[in-house]
Amino acid sequence: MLKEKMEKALNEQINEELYSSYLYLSMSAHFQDINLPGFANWMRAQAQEELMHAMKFYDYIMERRGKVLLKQIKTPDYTWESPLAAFEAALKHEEYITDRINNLVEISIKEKDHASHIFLEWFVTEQVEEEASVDDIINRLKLVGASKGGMFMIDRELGKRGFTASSTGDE
Ligand code: OFO
Repeated sequence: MLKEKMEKALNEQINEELYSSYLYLSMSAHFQDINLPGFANWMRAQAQEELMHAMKFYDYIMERRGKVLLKQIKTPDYTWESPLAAFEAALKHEEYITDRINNLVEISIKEKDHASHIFLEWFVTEQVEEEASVDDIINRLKLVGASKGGMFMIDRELGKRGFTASSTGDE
């Protein structure tokens, strides 16, 4: 059985993950609007991945016989001044999520909830990957600057990203 404090914090994280999905879906729509289909594809896959993160928390709360409480999801931004600005916003958001995950780990330690601690380890590793992959795209965008050819190449590259449940750690 989950302790109240842990259950509340895990429920809040479902909302954060759903907001992450919303934010990236909004970025995907924006990229589609400005004719960058590869960027749109990357963000759409990211939105799906965030939905899987939310469901991992959802399933875990259920498994521990806790109560899932879904709250209102806030409205994300819908436009960014450049692809670089969007990815910088994504990195800032991921850094915020990393802090949240670390905070959840802290609670699990304080509450002596070893099962939750082990469950959260997957997210600790995932955040390292998430920040690194967004940072990599930021660096590539900085490298090409205003070059249309460079932007086209990155767009083509990001268009290759697919989404599979296994990319989230689920088989
Ligand atoms: Fe982007 O990792 Fe979940 O939120």
